[in-house]
Amino acid sequence: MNFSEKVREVQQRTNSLLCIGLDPVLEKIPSHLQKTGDPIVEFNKFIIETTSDIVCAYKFNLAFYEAQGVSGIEALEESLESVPNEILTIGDGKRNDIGNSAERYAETLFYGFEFDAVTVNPYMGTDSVEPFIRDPEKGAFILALTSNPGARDFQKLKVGDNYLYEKVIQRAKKWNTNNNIGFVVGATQPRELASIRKRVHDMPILLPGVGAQGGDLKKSVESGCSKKRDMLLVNVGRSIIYAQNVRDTALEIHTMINTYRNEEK
Ligand code: OMP
Repeated sequence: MNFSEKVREVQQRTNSLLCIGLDPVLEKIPSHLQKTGDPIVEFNKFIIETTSDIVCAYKFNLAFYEAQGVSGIEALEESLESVPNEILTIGDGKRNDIGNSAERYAETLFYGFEFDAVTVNPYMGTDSVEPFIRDPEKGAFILALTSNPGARDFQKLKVGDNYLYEKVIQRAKKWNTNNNIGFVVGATQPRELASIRKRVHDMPILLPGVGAQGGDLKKSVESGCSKKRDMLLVNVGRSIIYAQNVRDTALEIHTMINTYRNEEK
């Protein structure tokens, strides 16, 4: 099964487009878990056990683990073991380099940590992306239009008649012979999201920016889903993992997503 088919299968089976971002910061972890030997692992385990029946994926931003040095990498490995096999894992490092070096990134993320998918920076072009898209079962979410204010600095520069992010999408569609490429599009850009969805048809879109970054959940879900009302992975991090009641908050967002995606357009 190629990655795109996997996304559809997991979303149908779980009835969920929700992806929880496991980006733990030690100081923000509840005090009772701070006292355990491994607060990051215990915190992640708690979030995963509390939410794994209502998500399609967990996204691990590597910065939050690398910042802790060797113990952070060990915590990442251990946390990944807590994710049920049938739920997707995304290693978010926005990596890339010349082909020879990109090979090592892909090897580490896909076959070391065994992530199902990664986020990839397309800036260095075809040869840099190739190692991430070689294995049809593994997914690569290419940065298209990101959620941060700086997205406009380069991504929205005009190149001929198009914006640079549109050129990235055009090229990445050509790379998608293995049906395993997706795009990162911020929830802070709902207008552009609608036109991106039209261009990319059924390709997966990873949508960060809901919650703490103020992205519009309703508009994003309405305009970001495929015709079959799936293939959008709505990533929510801080506003779920640090919520007073993690389960209730995640369930509320999960229910809202399903309400919006099932509404007649
Ligand atoms: P919250 O803002 O806490 O929900 O987390 C957002 C997560 O998505 C972080 O891990 C970000 O690094 C990541 N992200 C964005 O916020 N914006 C983007 O445009 C792209 C990403 C990403 O690729 O995941």
